Order: sequence, then structure tokens, then C-alpha cells
Amino acid sequence: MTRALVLGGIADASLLAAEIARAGIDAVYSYGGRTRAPADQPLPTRIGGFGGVSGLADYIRRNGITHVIDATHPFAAEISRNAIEACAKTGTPLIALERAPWTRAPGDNWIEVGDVAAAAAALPETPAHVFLAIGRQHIAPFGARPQHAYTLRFVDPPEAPLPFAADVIVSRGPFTLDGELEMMRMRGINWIVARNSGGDGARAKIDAAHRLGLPVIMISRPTLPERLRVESVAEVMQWLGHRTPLGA
Ligand code: 3Y8
Ligand code: NAP
Repeated sequence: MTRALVLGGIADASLLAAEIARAGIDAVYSYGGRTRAPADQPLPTRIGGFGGVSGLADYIRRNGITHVIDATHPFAAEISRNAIEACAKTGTPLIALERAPWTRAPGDNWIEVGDVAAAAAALPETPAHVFLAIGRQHIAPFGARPQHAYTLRFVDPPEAPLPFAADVIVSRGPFTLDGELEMMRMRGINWIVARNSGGDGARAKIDAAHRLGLPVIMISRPTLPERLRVESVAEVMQWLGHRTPLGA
């Protein structure tokens, strides 16, 4: 009897949860607990860490989990590594649902870097208006470049003081091209820092930068150990042994 654990927290995982609920497959949805009011899911939901690899392995055993789907964000590397180890330890089948990275289109002005520190170092010396679209967890390195005027975007209002002076937009997205164009024009943004999240929910700022001819410092994804990886909900459903009715 299938009992799936969905490690979620992004739009694609919500789409998968809807399909799993529609198919009547027994499953639990898991959030990491990063936001104050995560979106409701049509599956029983748990919020918060498991307690590392051993905590996740115990959860799998205690709850009779038969399949694990890692549908977390491409930058959520720690939970993905933990899932690989915990599934190996417990002999539980694992699949990753991970969207393709964005690829540079002709006319895109990207500076590709490996991590957030390199992104901060890639900013120009001369003061600029920088849009940091990388959430709140990784902004500290930009404190070393105080000459710039920063605009940050968070899902929830900041609780603690920021490591440097910045303007904060509180919005959970997904975002639209018109909304991004208006925001960038209004704030005179002339540099954007983004992570190569892929997907549509965060893509609008990349398209807006293209339209405005603005440089994007693009942080590439962390590398993860080999694991079964697909890019569509349908492939996960097939892996779960569910045949979507023809034409559905
Ligand atoms: C808690 C679940 C959906 C929900 C929205 C997608 C779309 C908007 C794009 C920008 C970039 C960023 C950030 C982002 C996107 C969607 C989707 C996506 C990027 C929620 C969610 C959770 C989180 C956690 C949050 C992180 C932050 C990252 C903001 C829910 C809304 C920057 C990623 O303030 C914080 O502490 C935010 C923390 C982790 C990155 C970071 O590392 O700081 N996501 N985002 C998940 C959990 O608890 O397990 O609250 O409902 C999900 C969404 N985030 O279904 O459409 O692509 O899925 N989320 C990045 O670098 O791209 C925003 O502002 O342009
Ligand atoms: P991370 O660095 O890979 O994970 C750090 C720790 O958070 C994990 O070791 C685990 O704690 C806990 N955790 C993370 N995701 C979890 C989940 N879905 N269920 C239960 N525990 C989870 O993760 P992150 O980058 O902070 O992202 C946290 C969550 O936000 C993820 O669910 C991710 O999908 C979502 N999200 C992240 C981004 C992003 O850019 N990072 C963007 C959108 C959404 P324990 O070790 O205690 O088990």
C-alpha cells in the first residue's frame, strides 16, 4: 500500500499535491517552516525540520512511508541531501521533481556566479540600485557593498533588523512581467541578483530585466548527488504507479 511523503515548499510541489489528492493516493505534505502562513495543501501537512538524516529516517519508519518525493526548491540542497541519505538508510524509493534551470536567451545580459558571496563581489564599484530577489536567508554578503541602494523582496515582513540599509518589498509571488517592470522602473533598478530557480513563479523578473536591458547576476544551483530526477508531475505519478486516465 503506497504512503508517500512529499517534501514540498514550491509551486511545483503544490501541483503534485493536487494530483496525488485527486488520485486518492495516501500521502503527507511537508513544509520546512520558512514562512509564517504557507499555502494550504489538499493533503495532511506537517511543518518544520525532521532533525537531520536520522530524524527523517525515523519519520519514514514510524509513519510507514513507502515512497519519498523530493519536490523542494533547487537551492534547498540540505533537505535534498538528507533525503538521499535517509532513503538509502531505510531502503525507501526516492524521486526528485525538479524544474529545469532557466537558460540564457539571446540578448540576456547575465553574469553567472557560483554562490551569493560571488554575486556580491560581481556588483560594480560605482553605486547602483540593486534588486536582491534571493529571499532573506542569504543577504549578509551584500553588507560588504554598502555603496548600493538595495531593494529586497521577502515572503514575510522581516522580524530582525537587516544587516544593511535596504528597502523591503513583502510579497509571496508568483510575480507578473508588468508588475516587475513597474517595480523596476519606479525604483530605478539597474542591477538584479537572482538564483537560477527555474519555473514560472520567479521568471517574470528575468523577463523584465531582458526587456529593460538590465544586467542579471545569476547564481547557479548547488550540485547534488545523483538521484532519480524528473521534471514533470506526470512522471512522478507514473513512478507512483498511477496511470492518469487517457485524455484526462
Ligand atoms: C515556504 C511556500 C506557490 C508559492 C510561491 C515558485 C514560486 C513564489 C519564486 C523573487 C524570488 C525565493 C523565495 C521564491 C519563489 C514561489 C512560490 C517561490 C523566490 C514559498 C513558500 C515557502 C517559501 C520559502 C522561501 C524562502 C526563499 C524562497 C522567497 C508558502 C512562498 C527568493 C527563492 O523570507 C524567507 O525566509 C523566504 C525563504 C526559502 C529563499 C531563501 O532561501 O530565502 N522561498 N517560498 C516553504 C517551506 O516552508 O517549506 O509559504 O506557501 C513558495 C514559493 N516561493 O506555490 O506559488 O518558484 O515556486 N521563494 C528564489 O531564490 O527563487 C522569490 O522574489 O523574485
Ligand atoms: P534547506 O537549506 O535545504 O534545508 C535546511 C533544513 O530545513 C533541512 O535540513 C530540514 O531540516 C529543513 N527543511 C527544508 N525543507 C523542508 C521540508 N520541505 N520539510 C521538512 N523540513 C525541511 O532548505 P531551504 O533552502 O531553507 O528551503 C526551505 C524550504 O523552503 C524548502 O521546503 C524549500 O522547498 C522551500 N523553498 C526554498 C527556496 C529556496 O530558494 N531555498 C525557494 C522556495 C521555496 P532538518 O535537517 O531538521 O530535517
